[in-house]
Amino acid sequence: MKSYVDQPNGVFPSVCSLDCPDQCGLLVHKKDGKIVKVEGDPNHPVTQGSICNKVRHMAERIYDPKRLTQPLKRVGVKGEGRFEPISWDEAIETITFHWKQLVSAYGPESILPYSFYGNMGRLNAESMDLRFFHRLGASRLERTICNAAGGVGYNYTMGANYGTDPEETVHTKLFIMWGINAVSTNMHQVMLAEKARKNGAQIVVIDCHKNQTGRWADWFIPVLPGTDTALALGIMHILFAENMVDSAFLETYTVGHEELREHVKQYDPSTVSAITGVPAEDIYRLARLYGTTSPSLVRIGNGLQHHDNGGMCVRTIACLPALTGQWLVSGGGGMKGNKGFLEHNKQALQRPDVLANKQTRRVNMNAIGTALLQLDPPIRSLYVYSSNPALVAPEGNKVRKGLEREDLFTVVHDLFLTETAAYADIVLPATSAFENTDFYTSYWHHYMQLQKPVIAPHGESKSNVEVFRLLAKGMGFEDEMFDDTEEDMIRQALDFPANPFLASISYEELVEKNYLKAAVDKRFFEQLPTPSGKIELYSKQLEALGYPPLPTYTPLVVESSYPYQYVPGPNHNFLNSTFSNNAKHVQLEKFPRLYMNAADAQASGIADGDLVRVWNDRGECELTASVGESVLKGVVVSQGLWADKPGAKHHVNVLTPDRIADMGGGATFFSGRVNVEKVAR
Ligand SMILES: Nc1nc2c(c(=O)[nH]1)N[C@H]1C(S)=C(S)[C@@H](COP(=O)(O)OP(=O)(O)OC[C@H]3O[C@@H](n4cnc5c(=O)[nH]c(N)nc54)[C@H](O)[C@@H]3O)O[C@H]1N2
Ligand SMILES: Nc1nc2c(c(=O)[nH]1)N[C@H]1C(S)=C(S)[C@@H](COP(=O)(O)OP(=O)(O)OC[C@H]3O[C@@H](n4cnc5c(=O)[nH]c(N)nc54)[C@H](O)[C@@H]3O)O[C@H]1N2
Ligand code: SF4
Ligand SMILES: [Mo]
Repeated sequence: MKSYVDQPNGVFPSVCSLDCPDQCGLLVHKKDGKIVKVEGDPNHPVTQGSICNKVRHMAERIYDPKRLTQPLKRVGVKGEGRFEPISWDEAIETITFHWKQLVSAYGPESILPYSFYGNMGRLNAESMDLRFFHRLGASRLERTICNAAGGVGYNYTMGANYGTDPEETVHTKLFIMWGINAVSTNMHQVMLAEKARKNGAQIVVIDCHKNQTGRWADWFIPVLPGTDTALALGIMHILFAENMVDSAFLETYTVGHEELREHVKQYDPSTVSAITGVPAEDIYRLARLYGTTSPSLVRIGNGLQHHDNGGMCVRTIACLPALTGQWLVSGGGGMKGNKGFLEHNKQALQRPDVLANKQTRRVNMNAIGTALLQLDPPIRSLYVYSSNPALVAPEGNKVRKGLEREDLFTVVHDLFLTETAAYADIVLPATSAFENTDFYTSYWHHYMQLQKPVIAPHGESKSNVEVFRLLAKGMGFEDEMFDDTEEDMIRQALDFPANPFLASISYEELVEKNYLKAAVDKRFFEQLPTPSGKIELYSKQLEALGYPPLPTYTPLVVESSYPYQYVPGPNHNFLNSTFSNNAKHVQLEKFPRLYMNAADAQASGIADGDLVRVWNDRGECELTASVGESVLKGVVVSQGLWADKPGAKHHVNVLTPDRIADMGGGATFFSGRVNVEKVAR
């Protein structure tokens, strides 16, 4: 496969590697061997040449003087961040020496990998690494921090991560953006909706924060956090009661509509209004708008699922397009994540078959703090890559305490000396995605994309794939799978007859064209991978597991009597904690705010711009109050995962619970409660 590394000047196609649904096609401009500009690829069918501000400034991150260039070993105390450079040989020898000792003394489960999608490339995110950890028999990480609850919940209804093709949404007449801050997190869906809006489409946003997405809407509906299941059930109540359902669709393509019709009688608008904070007349208006507008699209965001009841919430909302028969209409339907269409041969990439110990224990990444402090037998070594748990994981104080353990041998592989890396015994420098070969599968649009290396590795940095090849050698693993090249692995991934939609994608053509669309059958809903093959409004699967078989509202856990429900979401200019350490992005974002309702602020003597202490039994931080009407009474919201800075208590995840959501082992970042008071200056 071609690489662009040897061409010092020119414009080269690339892909955005960040954990973002849009997965933009990029053009990377090089001068004298260095990236001087990153822009959108105008030929990309979906993203069409526009990209976000974050990535327009990507070159500043790639060449940030703080970027790691060499392996390091710790010389200070854990967390202090004092390190000395070492060679790769010494780094690999040190790691494998410790691991061999741990394996013989305590078994391989004493070692835990911790990773997420700092790089969405299928090879660097989950291929050689998992081959290695499976071969080793290490404890297995449940990678549940992002879309686990909602992904599983959606599948109880739809059977797979299948939804509407975003390219069709230019025809949509009604967008319901539900629990998604799309202006910041799915900007190309906003652009497509803008096109539709020119043809008369209306945009409804349902959120607990009137942020930039709410301000963009034609109609913003504020809702109390964690109550959306009730709102969806209230809509269903009206759709059935006023005969706005598509009976023929329900009869042919769903199971359980009669049971659902009876079941939702209890969710009358006044009951639902009392739960959700949405006035009954607005519930009527929304249901009637939804029941009479076609094509209509429900875009389900990740905000809904980061709650105690998040799985059931997404399962419930996923039923709505079936009630109105919207799956039949171009531009109609729903969308949570579309990654099912690009499902590839993960068995071949990850080789779970080589798992030495079939009973290997699993550790939920959302409770990593508790796991590091309490698991018995203990985790004695942690290998972190493509993730920054010291900032992104809940119960942040527990996470830091766990990372401080003297007997924990920690390795961190990253581009920067992150908050997590500061606790490492060994730090390894990672390449950026522009330095790698990889392939990408969007979880929103239907394109697979190829990444050919654009620049040479920064300093001595290495890709995840390369590091696991070295670790395998160091451990004495001689399996052939560790010799596979990137090209070998892409070919293996594409060999996957189980997904008929992948038939349109061949390796040769992908190399030639850089992106190819899955051959998705628009009538996918006629044969779904649910037990019944239909859309399951009633789920026997859920029933067997002890859940309510029909969509049902369960309130959030009342974890304390603190007065505010606290929703700490992502912000516009960072991507999770990525960019929180880059001057340009921090400058754009300025400082972390706490959005508060004016009545609450007044009652507590807090004025706009005051520094406030936000606390609960898990921890505390200090943010700047932004007082107004963007949140309902009893709710406070912050945005962004802010970097550690001396004297600034900005680590919001010290406040978030590590309780596990109702489905999929998901996170509950937005189900915590806090108190707020003014800091005396
Ligand atoms: N700019 C930017 N883009 C990103 C990211 C980023 O950090 N920055 N992160 C990326 C990643 S990994 C992900 S998972 C996605 C996440 O992006 P989204 O899918 O947009 O999810 P969130 O931003 O977590 O939450 C979306 C909205 O849900 C609202 N919300 C919270 N709880 C509730 C509730 O109970 N009901 C309702 N109706 N709304 C609620 C929040 O106020 C927020 O506005 O974005 C990706 N893109
Ligand atoms: N309070 C709160 N917490 C949250 C969320 C929230 O909404 N609120 N969102 C949650 C969600 S949805 C998610 S997805 C998680 C995300 O959490 P993480 O997956 O930890 O995401 P990032 O913070 O972006 O950190 C990714 C790291 O990977 C590194 N990296 C990038 N490319 C590579 C590579 O090729 N190799 C290696 N070795 N490293 C690389 C980057 O430099 C960066 O330090 O955060 C979760 N945490
Ligand atoms: S972060 Fe998202 S919007 Fe920005 S360039 Fe990457 S894929 Fe596109
Ligand atoms: Mo995420």
